[in-house]
Amino acid sequence: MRSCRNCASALAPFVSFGRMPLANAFLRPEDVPNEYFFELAAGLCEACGLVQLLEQPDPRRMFHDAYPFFTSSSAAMTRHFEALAARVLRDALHAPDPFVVEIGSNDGTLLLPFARRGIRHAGFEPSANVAAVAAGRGVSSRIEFFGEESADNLACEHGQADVILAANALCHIPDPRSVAAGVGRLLKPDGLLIFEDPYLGDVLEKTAYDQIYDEHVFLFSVTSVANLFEPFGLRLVDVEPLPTHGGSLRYTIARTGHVAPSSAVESWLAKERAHGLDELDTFEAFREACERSRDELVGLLLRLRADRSRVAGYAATSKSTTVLNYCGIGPELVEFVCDTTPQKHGRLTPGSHIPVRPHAEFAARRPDYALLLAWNHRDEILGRERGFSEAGGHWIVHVPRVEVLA
Ligand code: DWN
Ligand code: SAH
Repeated sequence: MRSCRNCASALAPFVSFGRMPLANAFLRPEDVPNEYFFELAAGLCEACGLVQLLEQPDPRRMFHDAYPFFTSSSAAMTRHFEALAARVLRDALHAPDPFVVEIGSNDGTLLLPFARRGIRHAGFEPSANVAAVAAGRGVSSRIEFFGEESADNLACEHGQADVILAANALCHIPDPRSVAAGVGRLLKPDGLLIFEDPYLGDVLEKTAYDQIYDEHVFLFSVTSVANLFEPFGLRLVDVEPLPTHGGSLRYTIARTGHVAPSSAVESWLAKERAHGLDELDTFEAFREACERSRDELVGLLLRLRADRSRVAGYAATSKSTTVLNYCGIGPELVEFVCDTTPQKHGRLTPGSHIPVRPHAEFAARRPDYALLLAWNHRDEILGRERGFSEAGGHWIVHVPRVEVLA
């Protein structure tokens, strides 16, 4: 029996997706025989509410000098982070010579507005290639994993931070107590930790099971986040829903006693109790919904193949690795996947071995149907690809339900 990474209670497993490769291990054809797999399954800690993977591969296998995800690949996400930076600049940096830290700073998109204003900043970013892109934009990062020790080192070298930011990053770090302790070391007495991650409630409501993959070791909820930070003298003081990545929450954490919690915290906690977000029955129902979603998607793709319709995937996302492998979808059902990231071109999708081609080939090889693997960027992508529908192409989505869009 696995135990909770936060409170060490026994985990209750609720879903298993079987043998799974790393979500971002886009591979060359010659590397297929040596592909790495692990068992992808998730469990609930009924004691502290933290939903987590039963097994996570070594972080150094996932985050290295050839990490192929770049925040700036989405224009909408870039705007989202510019708005967050503007808010932090306006509301939270009143001290003289402030210091801003980001955990998981990737290509520097969120820190860039601070760097441009000459504000002291530091990113923690273990993937050296994306950190190099940040450096090229004038954003400084430390190529290391955030945790208690690295946080302490930064505090000793540069002093404590006014604000610590993290977006889609804390859910990647397998030792949450080291994260909370690190924040405790690094944050000024009146500092704030502001972080956002995909929300468990949205994943359950939308059957967005593809948010479960190797990198996402946690699916946070308000309940689990409050429980996690509390023993470290840190308190959840605000919660804000976000539309990003299919439904996220932004959490604000302060040292206990420094900021009065907003009424949103209690109302989110009450909402989670009402929705059974810490009850195993809720997760059993989610597993059944995953199975139905898989059967419907595979059924649809089989019908399209029988009709001799051509289907391509749109965006070689991390999430799609879970979908394609769990559903057993390979090149016989999806001809190719187009993507804007040069590092993925000429590679095969992990485990499912569908060729990844440059975005230009979406128009050049015009499929009849496009499976929107980046369903979380639906507005951005459908807005840009109006020509596809106008030319008679059809979009398939699988979240929040499997359907061909009208
Ligand atoms: O949590 C994570 C999030 C923030 O980003 C990471 N673990 C990894 C990554 O997840 P993802 O790969 O599922 O992220 P996205 O943003 O849903 O997809 C990014 C991929 O989609 C890139 O390869 C670029 C591609 N893309 C595209 O080809 N055309 C994206 C957009 C917006 C497009 O228009
Ligand atoms: N914040 C960006 C990137 C999210 S992808 C965004 O929202 O778009 C997750 C990032 O976290 C990757 O760049 C990965 O290298 C980084 N990461 C993984 N483990 C980490 C850790 N322990 N400390 C800091 N960053 C980490």
